[in-house]
Amino acid sequence: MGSLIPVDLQVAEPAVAPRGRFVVLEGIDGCGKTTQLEALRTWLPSSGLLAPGAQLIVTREPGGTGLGSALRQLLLHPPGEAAPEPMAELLLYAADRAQHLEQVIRPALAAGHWVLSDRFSGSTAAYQGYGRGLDLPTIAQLEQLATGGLEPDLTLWLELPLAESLRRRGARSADRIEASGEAFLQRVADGFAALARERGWRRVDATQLPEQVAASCRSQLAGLAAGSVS
Ligand code: Z5A
Repeated sequence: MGSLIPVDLQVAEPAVAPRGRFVVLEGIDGCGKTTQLEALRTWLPSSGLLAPGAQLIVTREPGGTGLGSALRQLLLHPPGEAAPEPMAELLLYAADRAQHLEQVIRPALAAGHWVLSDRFSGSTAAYQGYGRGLDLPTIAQLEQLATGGLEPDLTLWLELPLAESLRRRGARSADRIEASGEAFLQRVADGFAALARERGWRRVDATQLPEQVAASCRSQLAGLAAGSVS
């Protein structure tokens, strides 16, 4: 039976864009995040996974906004004696994230777009928590403040042994965090493994050839789009 409400009195349902997807790549320095994000930037728009009209936003932390770019410079290549102490470093990463959330991530997700980010709050727990030894519950509180509780739909942890990370860096000069020493970097690597277990991140073997790593990432994204990743 047809509707009893005259057509001119029917109120159209507001068009609600489906919430987008938020995907994060995490791992130690040199694990291949940049390489894989570039591959996904090429593949994802024509993969059929995005809803019609949805766009792909590729971004990063630190540095996904104008403020973030300035913070990135201060965090990784501070001039003179401007290097932050550990607590100041933690707060600067939180400030970068709060700005990133408000200006980039939330608006994109609300418009139904996909956001792929090179690092997110897991990096703070790994580097400032496990690496620097700052209090993990305090970091969790700060994460809650900066993100308002927003979590990635999927985090891909590109697992790479530290020795291979150092080999890949080769003669390239280290930024301030990379220059913190091997013991620090090993604590960070161990931290990523612990976080992956706690937070249910998807592990990707980053020692494989780049194309094999890419295939693993594509398969995880297909699972997310199909609803088999929660
Ligand atoms: N940080 C923090 O402390 N707290 C926080 O909350 C956040 C960040 C958000 C940001 O640096 C720094 O900030 C980072 C953590 C800290 N610490 N440091 N240093 P970043 O994320 O911009 O840069 P990075 O982590 O040092 O990444 P990277 O050096 O750009 O590496 P990558 O992006 O993971 O890897 P890549 O550039 O794709 O590859 C590295 C090299 O390996 C390159 O020569 C590739 O050609 C090669 N490669 C890539 N894949 C392969 C495979 N599969 N096989 C062989 N070789 C490969």
